[in-house]
Amino acid sequence: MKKRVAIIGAGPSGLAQLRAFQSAKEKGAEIPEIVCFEKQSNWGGLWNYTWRTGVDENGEPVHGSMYRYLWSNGPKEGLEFADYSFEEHFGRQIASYPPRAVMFDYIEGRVKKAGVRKWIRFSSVIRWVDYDAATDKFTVTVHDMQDDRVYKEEFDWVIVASGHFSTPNTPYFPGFENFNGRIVHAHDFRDAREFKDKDLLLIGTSYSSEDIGSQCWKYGARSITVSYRTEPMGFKWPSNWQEVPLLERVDGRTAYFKDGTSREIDAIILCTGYKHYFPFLPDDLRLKTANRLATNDLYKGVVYVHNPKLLYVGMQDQWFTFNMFDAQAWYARDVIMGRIEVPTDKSVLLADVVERVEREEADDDVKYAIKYQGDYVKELIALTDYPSFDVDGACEAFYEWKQHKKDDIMGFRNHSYRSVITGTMAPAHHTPWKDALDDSLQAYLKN
Ligand code: FAD
Ligand code: NA7
Repeated sequence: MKKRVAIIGAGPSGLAQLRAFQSAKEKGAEIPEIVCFEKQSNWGGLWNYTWRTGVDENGEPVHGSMYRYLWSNGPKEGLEFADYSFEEHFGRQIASYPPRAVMFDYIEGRVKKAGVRKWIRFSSVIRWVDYDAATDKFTVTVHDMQDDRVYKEEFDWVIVASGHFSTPNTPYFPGFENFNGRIVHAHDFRDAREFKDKDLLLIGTSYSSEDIGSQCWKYGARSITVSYRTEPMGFKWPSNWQEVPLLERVDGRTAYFKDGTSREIDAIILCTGYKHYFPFLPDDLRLKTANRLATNDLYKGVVYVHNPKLLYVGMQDQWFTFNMFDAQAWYARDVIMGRIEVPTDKSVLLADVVERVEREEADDDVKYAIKYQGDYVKELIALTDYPSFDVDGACEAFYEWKQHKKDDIMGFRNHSYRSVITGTMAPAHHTPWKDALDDSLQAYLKN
């Protein structure tokens, strides 16, 4: 009997996994039976935009955290698929910070070409996964929303690719229950125009805060106040943007901060990050980790040390995204196909995790972190037939990107970088980011 593999999620990580298996098949290998379960009605994961917030059409928590007008927050040259370049997809080189719709089109292009859609069961929510040591098999419980039917199937391997930027981390601050305005987590933020002419308070100082604040600024918010817990982002912000210490409490519409200052605000956006949340996994299978480069309990960042037949793709915090998911997916495929042997001694698996954690913690410099993840990508692709590419060159693009942000936070997206896959320089975009209000694919691609 053919071995069976369940993949949970058809976002960039799950799609990388499908492409990895299809690529082996294309080269003549015999692959296991693959079933990918996706709770949304289409693929693309977070890149599949939804206007919905709260629950979806089936009453399930909305997965999407992306918002309108989102442009890639890092250069596309850092995430390009090594087996499917932007030039192959668009027929020419395009500018470096594509909006979401352009990225979605690119993600979709590769898997359409690979013909893997037939392996995906859409509108299928994974409810539970059990492992039986006696049979060495997983039982997966699925809710098929189209037929409103719950069923179970057995698998030899399970790959969790359900993402970890979907379940919001929502801290409480005194007075929230009496605040006379809207309090929303970044997960539920959709259209910056909602906050035109408003005085906004954002909590948190990472990507969501920087980008949602910038969106709101671009689309006409009156002022942006960012409250930090650890330290301010420290960019050269526009004059109506301020960074203040942590929020202490709110009263009516007044926000009071730790340094004794206060200000009047209309709305609060919690840009306080996300939780790794797997409601479909029992304790002995469930990854428990912070959002970091070296996750807990994953050998080579992929194989669950407490049950090596369970694999996780894309669970790290991310500098590299699509090509790192590819590196992991090709590695996972080869473990499953017996091309790579995972040590049977659990202490070896645990030691691998400890080494990764210690190396991550050895330095808190940003360049070090980027190189750390670049080295990880290199380590994995050296073990498989994923096309090798200039990972150091991609790191260079990230270093430049960091400098461009320091120089001009509202202008960094006007820069271009060289593709490490095709060697071609990206053209400058036709309109500066702050003036480009139409984020459609058509507007972005017009010359
Ligand atoms: P996801 O994209 O989250 O996909 C997971 C999939 O699993 C989803 O389709 C979901 O529906 C499905 N799923 C979840 N639970 C179940 C279940 N129980 N049953 C069945 N299916 C399930 N990265 C970049 O490279 N550039 C960017 O500019 C960028 N911007 C971002 C902006 C925001 C607001 C966020 C939140 C993230 C951004 N990212 C960006 C990072 C993003 O995490 C990755 O680009 C990528 O989407 C991760 O892919 P994934 O497949 O691991 O997870
Ligand atoms: P991140 O990168 O996990 O950052 C979360 C931020 O929220 C970070 O600045 C935290 O501050 C802050 N935070 C978390 N809890 C609190 C509390 N209780 N009080 C105050 N501040 C808090 O999440 P993002 O959403 O920005 O980014 C996630 C992904 O989405 C990313 O990959 C992007 O591509 C888009 P800290 O610095 O720890 O003090």
